[in-house]
Amino acid sequence: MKTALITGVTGQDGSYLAEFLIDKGYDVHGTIRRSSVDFRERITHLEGHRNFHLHYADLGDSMSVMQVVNKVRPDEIYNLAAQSHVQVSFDSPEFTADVDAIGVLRILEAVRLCGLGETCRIYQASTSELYGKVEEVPQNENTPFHPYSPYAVAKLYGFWIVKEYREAYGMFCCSGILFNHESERRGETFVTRKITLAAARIAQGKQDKLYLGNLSSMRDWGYAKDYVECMWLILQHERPEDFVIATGEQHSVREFATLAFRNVGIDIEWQGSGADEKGIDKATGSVLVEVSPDFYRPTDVVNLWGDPTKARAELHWNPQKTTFEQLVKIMTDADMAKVAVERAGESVRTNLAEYLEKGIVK
Ligand code: NAP
Ligand code: F7E
Repeated sequence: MKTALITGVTGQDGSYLAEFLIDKGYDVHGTIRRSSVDFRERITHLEGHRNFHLHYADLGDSMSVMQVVNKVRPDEIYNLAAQSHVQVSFDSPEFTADVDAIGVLRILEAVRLCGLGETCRIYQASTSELYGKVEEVPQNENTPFHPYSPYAVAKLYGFWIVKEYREAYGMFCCSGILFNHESERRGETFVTRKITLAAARIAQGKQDKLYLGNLSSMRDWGYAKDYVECMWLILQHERPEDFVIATGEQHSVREFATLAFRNVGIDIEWQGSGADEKGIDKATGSVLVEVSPDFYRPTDVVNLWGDPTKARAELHWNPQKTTFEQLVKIMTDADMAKVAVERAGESVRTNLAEYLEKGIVK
């Protein structure tokens, strides 16, 4: 039985990857952070499984990283832990750099110093944000990087330090350059989930309006459940290499919102432009979507479009397993069901919806 260690197991990807690896027969260990409130909703169903174990570790604390690596002595490490929100990285750039850049170094050094350098394979959660202010469309493994946020700059260090350890010490460590991937478990402040949740609440009369930032931003959105398979495939490959993981299709935030609202029975018509653009309910004339410059970023990445040719050819991975339309439907259906059982007394969630709507939380 192989042993895997997943950092960031409480996150969207970590929870799907844990399920995937348990199904493959792995003994799965995940790291969690101490928090005064336990938000482990994505992994609650796995707790108590005989092949699922949790350990406290923080990527900002080398001793905790070293301890968990030494205790678990994994065959594979999936380093998914990160401060993963691009907008938040402008507000907390130092924390983001510590976790997303130096955190990667802490994992690599822990593996090396624990004497696992020759046996343990390491997957690093890299990102399409490295292409940032893009120099080529679509982007592949040879496209030059141009990071365009503190998050992307930190992740760039992670990418290069993984490459360095591969070349300097011959370690099997690789980066998956993953384009945006979403799901019904996506954090509620990322644009797709913010939209599907708001569409569901508006359709059920529990929210009046949705405020968004740049509606014209383009993303290559895939389904997170499909993408965790690729993380595993990258570590099963005969050579340690980096791979772009994407669907090969691009859509705007506006298109995503149009489709999400259509799925909940509302036809949106867009009027105006820039900060004055509005999404209007064709049936009633009500303004349901407005632009709030609060959600504009100091520098925004607006043209991400991945070329998954290498992953398709060498990993035999199907980038179109879940289509864009299916993804939006999975997310809106899940949020329609979730919102239907929300009661006024659920204060945390209710407040979050209100804060999201007013733009207090982005
Ligand atoms: P996510 O839902 O935000 O999960 C991030 C995970 O990292 C959470 O488990 C979080 O723990 C943990 N974490 C944060 N800071 C930590 C620290 N200092 N020490 C230990 N753990 C920490 O992110 P995701 O969408 O699953 O993404 C997984 C990884 O892929 C991230 O590295 C992200 O940057 C990268 N990525 C994501 C995408 C995407 O579209 N989803 C695309 C490319 C790359 P808490 O629950 O305690 O906060
Ligand atoms: O923004 C625009 C925003 O926050 C997407 C992370 O998983 O994927 C994710 O980063 C786009 C941007 O994701 C709102 O300006 C408009 O252009 O959903 P997002 P992201 O920044 O692409 C990459 C690959 C990662 O690696 C990251 O970890 O949508 N946008 N209006 C908005 N974005 C947000 N969040 N909220 C809005 O209201």
